[in-house]
Amino acid sequence: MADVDAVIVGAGFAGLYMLHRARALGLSARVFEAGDGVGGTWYWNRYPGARCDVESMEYSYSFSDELQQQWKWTERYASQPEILQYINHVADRFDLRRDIQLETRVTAAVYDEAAHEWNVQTDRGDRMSARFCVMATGCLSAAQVPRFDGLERFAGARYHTGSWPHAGVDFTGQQVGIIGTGSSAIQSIPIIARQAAHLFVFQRTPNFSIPARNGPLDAEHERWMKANYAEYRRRARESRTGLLVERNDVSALDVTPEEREREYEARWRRGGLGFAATYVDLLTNQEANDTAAEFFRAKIRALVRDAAVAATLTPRHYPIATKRLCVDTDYYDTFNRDNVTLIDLRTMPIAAITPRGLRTSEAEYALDSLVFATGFDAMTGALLAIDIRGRGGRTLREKWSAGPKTYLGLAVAGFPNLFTITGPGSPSVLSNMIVSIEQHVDWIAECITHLRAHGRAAIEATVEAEEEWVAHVNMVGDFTLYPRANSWYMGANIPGKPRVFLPYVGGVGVYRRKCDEVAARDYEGFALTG
Ligand code: FAD
Ligand code: N01
Repeated sequence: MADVDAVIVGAGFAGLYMLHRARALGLSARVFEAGDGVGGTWYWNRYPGARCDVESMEYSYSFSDELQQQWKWTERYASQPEILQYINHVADRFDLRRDIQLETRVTAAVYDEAAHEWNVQTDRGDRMSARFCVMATGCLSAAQVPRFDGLERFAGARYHTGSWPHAGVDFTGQQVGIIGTGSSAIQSIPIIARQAAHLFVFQRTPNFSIPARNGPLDAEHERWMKANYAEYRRRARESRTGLLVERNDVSALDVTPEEREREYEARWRRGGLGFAATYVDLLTNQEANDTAAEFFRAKIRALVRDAAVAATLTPRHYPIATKRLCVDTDYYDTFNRDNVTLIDLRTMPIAAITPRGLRTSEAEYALDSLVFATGFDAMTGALLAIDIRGRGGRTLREKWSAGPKTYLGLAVAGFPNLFTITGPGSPSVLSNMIVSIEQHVDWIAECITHLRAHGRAAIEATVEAEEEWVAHVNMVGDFTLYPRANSWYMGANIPGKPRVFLPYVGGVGVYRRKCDEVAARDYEGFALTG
């Protein structure tokens, strides 16, 4: 008899909802969380300017109507402190804390075939057996600091955006360096620049960024959403990305340049991620994509006064939106400040971190603080950091050595009763993640209900179903422009990581239907045993 029915690893949006659903099924469950609080992403990423770029009315749980009616967001895009407050409210409201063990990192999970149980170990010496092991470890939770020469010798303060000090950081009067120009950097650079004596931005690849146009939540919009929440959420679940954005179903090439310009301009003014949906083929046709990319390039030239700086900030070598589109407040304008210097690492690569600062091939920069906005070992990093062993003692690391293989991003052949919430091969990071998280948790809960109803001890993806799904994920990915960028979607940000398009780009609605069909066909592609 296992100690608990389910061990859940991680207490972000995914782990908390999984715990809530497990409880409702009458399962005993234990959540292990490495942080000393709940919230996942929103617990760790406390850097200046951290906020979501899915609108707050949408970036929230839908499972409880009372919750969504009663909670009051204050801004169009919620800030990190507000989202963290919301998650803590959820933990209290649904009495989740009593089954969550904080400051505990799961180090190993080993499957015992005879007992049909997972044996889970933690860095605190806990050992716990469980029938089910649910990995709610997050897609963007394994922060990566590149191994720069001399890193340990730096005498100043070092920070990673993904593990920011809880007390905050005051950069007043300091010479600050920031490495990276992804979403985290683009949110924090304008704020750090206003504080620091001087900010040096070390950029390897420029990004496309659109204004957020954040502001107080419009009261009329809030009323409308709350009156229509059920229908709105239903449509979001069926949509491409879990967000309801205005989609044009025509090609960018089928309209006149003037019409295109008007449409791009209107979306730029509206701000936010909806831009990528302007035309149906922006992510599948290079020529169509070029029209949007060129619109952004012109914006950068118009916003940044120094032509050489504007040129360095202008992306040219990959299609727009194949690295995640960034959403900012005053990003480009920040480079008009006298106390901000942009360093192009393409022409002047980092040679070393020195005790005083950072040295490129051309110059040394004296720094009091160095911020790593260098991202994450996305989608697989947190899973592979755990020593996961399935049937026959086979490790997940071994199995995924050439890239992750999953069935539906939910399960892995050879690893019975192990579920991965928003795992590789599911829409996850290409969607409003709360929609994808709820879908996975609901599917897992129904799967466990089915197993119990049919007296089955274990469920495991078959190798054939897994191979077929992986081939489908790759085929759909190859149909798009995504593989043309060196992005974290492709694993390209981590030296040595296999180059594989990690998420499933077929769309949230299509994917949901596939998962539902699998379940309705008695868990087609899975073997039910025991
Ligand atoms: P996480 O929130 O990452 O939680 C995983 C938890 O698991 C973490 O707390 C971690 O400590 C814990 N954990 C991992 N490994 C172990 C282990 N071995 N043992 C114990 N605990 C472990 N998504 C959107 O849809 N819209 C947005 O606007 C958006 N903004 C984002 C902004 C930032 C700065 C970042 C980094 C991500 C953003 N995301 C956004 C993605 C975001 O990660 C998801 O929306 C969501 O919060 C993920 O929830 P989760 O519970 O799946 O994972
Ligand atoms: O990380 P990133 P992030 N030398 O990987 C650079 C979500 N998110 O934390 O592009 C020099 O995007 C790297 O350069 P390059 C969102 O999904 C959302 O910013 O690899 N530079 C890049 O510029 C996002 O996509 C929000 O050449 C190095 C940067 O570091 C995801 O989280 C906010 C380097 C890393 O960018 C990750 O975003 C924040 C090296 N060795 C995050 N290694 C919202 O707005 C890396 N870089 C909602």
